[in-house]
Amino acid sequence: MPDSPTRRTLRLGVCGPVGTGKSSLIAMLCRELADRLSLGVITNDIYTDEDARFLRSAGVLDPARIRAVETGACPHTAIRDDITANLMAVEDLEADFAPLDLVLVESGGDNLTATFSPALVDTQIFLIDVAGGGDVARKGGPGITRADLLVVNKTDLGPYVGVDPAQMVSDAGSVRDGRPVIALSAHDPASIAELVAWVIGRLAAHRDGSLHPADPGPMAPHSHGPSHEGHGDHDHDHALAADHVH
Ligand SMILES: Nc1nc2c(ncn2[C@@H]2O[C@H](COP(=O)(O)OP(=O)(O)O)[C@@H](O)[C@H]2O)c(=O)[nH]1
Ligand SMILES: [Mg+2]
Repeated sequence: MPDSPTRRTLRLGVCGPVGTGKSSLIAMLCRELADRLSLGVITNDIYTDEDARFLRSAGVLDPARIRAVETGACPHTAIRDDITANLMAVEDLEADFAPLDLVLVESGGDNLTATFSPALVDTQIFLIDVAGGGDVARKGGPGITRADLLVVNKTDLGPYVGVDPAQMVSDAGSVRDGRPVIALSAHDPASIAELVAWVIGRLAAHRDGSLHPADPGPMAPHSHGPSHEGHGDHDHDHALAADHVH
């Protein structure tokens, strides 16, 4: 049953390991969408505002609509455990440029375990890239398996790094239980159109009340050996650990 229609800004998170192309993807979306949607961007860097400066200098959006959160600590924390600084930045941006259609939130580059809290973003993209190795898609983790969209980026580099992007997409698809995967390259207009169509689809679903934020969860699916009784070596919330087998 859809909720009632909303004009509230759609908050879209972009996360994934350092260098996979998060800032570039956000610049791409601004370039493609800024003339038809009212946009804002929040970046997260650990010690600098480098990403915000890169995006401002890309000239794809009014620089005032791009704000940096300096996390000062593990970037994972600021998008999941204590989202206060990010939430305040998003809310300030939405108030200053109301009505915004879409706010893009870039996570600080982290490893394969980081995903956004659904209290911060309505929907999220996880990025990996072919240059990181063809086996990354099979390594799993909550972003790869359960983000709303998985992007396998930089497919143009496949021949240079000995990776078959189609195989990587197929490996990723097999761990995602039907959730979408897009093979993306900044040099492939058809792939950019596919990404833009996915974002427009999420915005439409958000507006008609049929988008329900899902938590990819901090835990990758895993199982314990038969002798492992009290989870002595780690604590976690089983409600968040889908596919958790004991
Ligand atoms: N060849 C290629 N390089 C890309 C592509 N997308 C991003 N890059 C490059 O990858 C590097 C890291 O990108 P960036 O967006 O800063 O990654 P981030 O750390 O995830 O934000 C930069 O040098 C980009 O120019 C792509 O589709 N193809
Ligand atoms: Mg970046």
